[in-house]
Amino acid sequence: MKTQHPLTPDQIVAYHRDGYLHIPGFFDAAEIAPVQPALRDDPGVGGRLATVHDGSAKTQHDYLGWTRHGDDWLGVTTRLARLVEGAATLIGEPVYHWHSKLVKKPAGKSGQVVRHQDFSGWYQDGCLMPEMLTAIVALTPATRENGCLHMLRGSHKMGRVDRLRDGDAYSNIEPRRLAAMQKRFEDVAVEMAPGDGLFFHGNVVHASFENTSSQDRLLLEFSYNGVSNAPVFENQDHHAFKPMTVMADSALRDGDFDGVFGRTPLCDIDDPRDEGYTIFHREGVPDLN
Ligand SMILES: O=C(O)CCC(=O)C(=O)O
Repeated sequence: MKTQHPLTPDQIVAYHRDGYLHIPGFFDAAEIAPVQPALRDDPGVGGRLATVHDGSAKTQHDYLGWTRHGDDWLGVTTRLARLVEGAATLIGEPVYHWHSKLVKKPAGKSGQVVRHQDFSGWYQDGCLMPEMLTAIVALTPATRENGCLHMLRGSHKMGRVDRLRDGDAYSNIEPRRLAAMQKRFEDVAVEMAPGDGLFFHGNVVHASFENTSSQDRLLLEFSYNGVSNAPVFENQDHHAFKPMTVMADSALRDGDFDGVFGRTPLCDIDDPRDEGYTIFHREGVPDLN
């Protein structure tokens, strides 16, 4: 499957220099249009949209999580050529789907997601190499006011930074190191319009702050891993390599999907027995680094 939206050489250079790449208009309005009415009809997504609290940072976000993919809008988008091939180009090898989230930052009560690297957690899951990434697609505007992502530009070049526990938060960076990082690396607020894309490296330090607006902020966050980099630990069935049929870029425009939700299995974020539980709750996971 060849994407109609291949990354340009300049975009690839920018990603490796900055640790992230913002692509305005990556998806058009018609492609993302099915999601908002589906969420209006079933705001809790069959009970799977769950609030995750992070005690020390007073974070309260609503998440959907999935590690597998069906033939609904969610699963087709997870496998869309422009995301999968973009990830493979930036990682430098064929990729598979690691896990994905829909993140709702509720208006007025979200708290913040503290500065962290994603790979420091994925290393705890047993991945050896940091060449993993997340591709965000904005479903609503993401602005400074409603809690867009902030990137410390170039911070992926530090490599993996240890996660420190603080209360039941799991993603804190040692404060003296963090203060130095904030002096050294430019903080960039990545404001996005609906349909914009944002690829970011697993080691780039990022955060998102409180939603002080009157509207919820919604982002889709698809993470991919190199096929050669599957976790070496045994408790990671949900993160093991799984083959996927890559879908043509035109699939969303052509309506080549069956409903929006319902055919992609969603994690039960509140159930410690669910295979995806530790993606959202690391407080019970022994420190492995
Ligand atoms: O959606 C957000 O505001 C941030 C999410 C994030 O940083 C993450 O899931 O690693």
